[in-house]
Amino acid sequence: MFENKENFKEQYLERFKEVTGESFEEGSMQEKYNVLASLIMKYAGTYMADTKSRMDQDNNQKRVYYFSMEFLIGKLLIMNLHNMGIYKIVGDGLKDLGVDIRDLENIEVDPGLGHGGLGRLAACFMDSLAFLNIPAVGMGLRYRYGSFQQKIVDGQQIELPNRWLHNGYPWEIKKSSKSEIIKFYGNVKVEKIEDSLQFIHENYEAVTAVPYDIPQIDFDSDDVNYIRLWSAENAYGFDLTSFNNGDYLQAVKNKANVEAITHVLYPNDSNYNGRLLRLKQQYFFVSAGLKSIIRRYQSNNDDFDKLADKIQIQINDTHPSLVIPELMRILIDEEGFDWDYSWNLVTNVCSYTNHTILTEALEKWPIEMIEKLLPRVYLIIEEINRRFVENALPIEKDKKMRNSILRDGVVHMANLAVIGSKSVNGVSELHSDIIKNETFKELYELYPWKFNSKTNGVSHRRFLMKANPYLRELLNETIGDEWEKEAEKLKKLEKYSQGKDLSEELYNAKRKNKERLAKYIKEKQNIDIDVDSIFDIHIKRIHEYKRQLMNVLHIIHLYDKIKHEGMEIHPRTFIFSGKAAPSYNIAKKIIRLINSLADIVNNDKKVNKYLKVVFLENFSVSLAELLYPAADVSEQISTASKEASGTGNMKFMMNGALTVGTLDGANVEIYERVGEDNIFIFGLKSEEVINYYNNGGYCSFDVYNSNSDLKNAVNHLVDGFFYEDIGEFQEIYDNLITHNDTYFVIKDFEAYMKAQKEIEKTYRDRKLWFDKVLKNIAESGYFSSDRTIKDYDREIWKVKK
Ligand code: NBG
Repeated sequence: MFENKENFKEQYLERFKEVTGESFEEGSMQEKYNVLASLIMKYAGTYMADTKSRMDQDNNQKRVYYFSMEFLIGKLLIMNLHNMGIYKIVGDGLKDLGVDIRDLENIEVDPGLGHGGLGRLAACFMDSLAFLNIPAVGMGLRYRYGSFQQKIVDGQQIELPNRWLHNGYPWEIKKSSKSEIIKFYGNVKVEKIEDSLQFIHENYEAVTAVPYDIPQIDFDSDDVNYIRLWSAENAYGFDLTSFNNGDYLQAVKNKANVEAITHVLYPNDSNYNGRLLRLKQQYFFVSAGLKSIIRRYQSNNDDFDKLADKIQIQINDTHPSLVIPELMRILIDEEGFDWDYSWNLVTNVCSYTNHTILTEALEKWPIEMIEKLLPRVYLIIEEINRRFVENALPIEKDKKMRNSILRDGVVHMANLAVIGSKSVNGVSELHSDIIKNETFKELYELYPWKFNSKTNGVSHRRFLMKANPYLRELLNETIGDEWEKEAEKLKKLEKYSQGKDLSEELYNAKRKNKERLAKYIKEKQNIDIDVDSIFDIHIKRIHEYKRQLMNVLHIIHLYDKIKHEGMEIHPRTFIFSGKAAPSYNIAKKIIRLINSLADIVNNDKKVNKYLKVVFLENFSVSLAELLYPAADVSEQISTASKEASGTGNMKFMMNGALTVGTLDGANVEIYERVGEDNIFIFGLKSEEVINYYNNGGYCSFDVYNSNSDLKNAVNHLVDGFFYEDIGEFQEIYDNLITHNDTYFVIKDFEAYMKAQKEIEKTYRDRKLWFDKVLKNIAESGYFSSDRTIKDYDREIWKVKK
């Protein structure tokens, strides 16, 4: 590709002229970025084509298809350069041309095709699949506006469209010739042909699904996987008749309706149309993805017997679970197979990962809605359910009735996913136990062999090697660079440290990252941050179970002590970032609360030498890459049992932050690895929380009355402490005190305060602190998504021999 930087410069400048028709000096930064990306894509495209034909020749190798509503891929320029092994050549070449590669990265958009951990996990998985040379395709949706762009105005969240496609997106390749037709609505006609029944879907509305492929360039080899994102286009072309009749609105109405399918991620589903649109999105990409998979399979195979040996589908949460009836439909209606043969294939191809036990996320669709939108698919779901319930042995019958897919007028998608999959997994050991013993208890009793656990992981290539060059360098100097390809080799660090003290070096690397972040905060919000303060960071979706509120109450408490009792603490900077779902009012109030608190704390001369509070707007993968490396303290304080795994916890750990957390999700496994001395664990355990939910016995009002520090902090929500209208935070107060504190904030507060005191004490001893940091980094290799993907492959997909 590029032999050296001179050769790179030559190709780059040549390409620049070809594409822009201008000289390099005249070009804008946007053009410089676009041209660089297009040059890399030229090679990526070639690799992708070569990989495909190699795989086809190789007796059409088995492939994994990862179906996900979200792929939070982050910026690609620097990752791709790293993964192609040309980062240095290109960086140096650009420098010669007077361009800083970081400035080009700043121009790049961060697509934001996801909302949180589930979407970032999908992207980390694609990264690891490519690294491990497991042929894989991610199937998703190409949302025109992705997740909303969050602005904070007067302390409150405002949602704006994220126009990530505005300047074109250089990393995708449109594949119009691979488009598929997707059918909605209409009716099903049944005909008897010879001995069998034929189901004919008539009078449907057709929508064209056009794929855009984003190559996943692998680290250190020429193989390229890709993410295929489907975009909705009008199947009937332009309505020229209406247009010529002067009805311009009518002419574009159909087009607008169709394109709405891939406009936004998670349309507001608090109303019927929003829910309908979401269901449409799900079927749209499931059907398009499956059709393209089957088409490819058929071009390489004469029959379907080997389907499960060539194709493995992972269903990422319930959103794509229509894969199960849709694949049945294709096999039966389009390929002419009987039910049993088809069911056997489907249940050997599909696997389901559950990512949450929150009931709000276990999707249920009104029967009437599915029946109308997807008449044939609905018939198949009915039949799956009939066979599930009616073919039950007498001793299973009651259990099966209780777990019927069709109950109370709705279709239970999670039950469909469990029944139609060969494997069902949770995303941490604790979460997998909870789904076995609580969420899917009876389904587990029926199908114990299906259930397993796959602890999440994160791409250490992105979140350590790319995000934290200072630490990377230090690690490479200390233990060599083997860990880059085999993250578990980070363990070497521990052995090394027994002979030598690394705390100063670790401190220095951390300080540089803190400076980098402080500079960003100064630029964005004009707040001066003390880089010697403890950076205490809480970044994730804003949700009551994640308990940003508990963190806030603790800060209010510190404020009171410093202000009124002259308490002195080691300076601390509390940083928050995260989005609230647009219709989640309490979460939005919490954002406002954080910002109101920031106003008070940051402007109080007596307090602000000790405390600062910052809310950074529009949390994204790129912002996260700036935050993890700068953290001293990682806030992982969810109500035990609620956080399925968490992946931020792993990214912080890898970057040398210490966790303050509950024994929830993957925190448990971090705790087991680093040992109790190297993590700050507090609060109720999962069994205790579940026990309170099931049997009662907790009264938040009593706890509130028994602890004056807590009481003072909570009272500030409603006693005029905040400038806002005194009622602004009443609802938050009521949830804690009047509605008995569903998320146990009050209950865990005292233990949290204690853990925070311990942090303060430990941080004052630099050697002690950084020894713990070192232990965390050394143990973080287990949480590389490379390990997770190897586990999935060994136990579920079996692609690698
Ligand atoms: C999230 C969980 C996290 C988990 C990620 C990835 C959803 C529905 N679930 O705890 O809340 O780490 O999935 O598995 O976004």
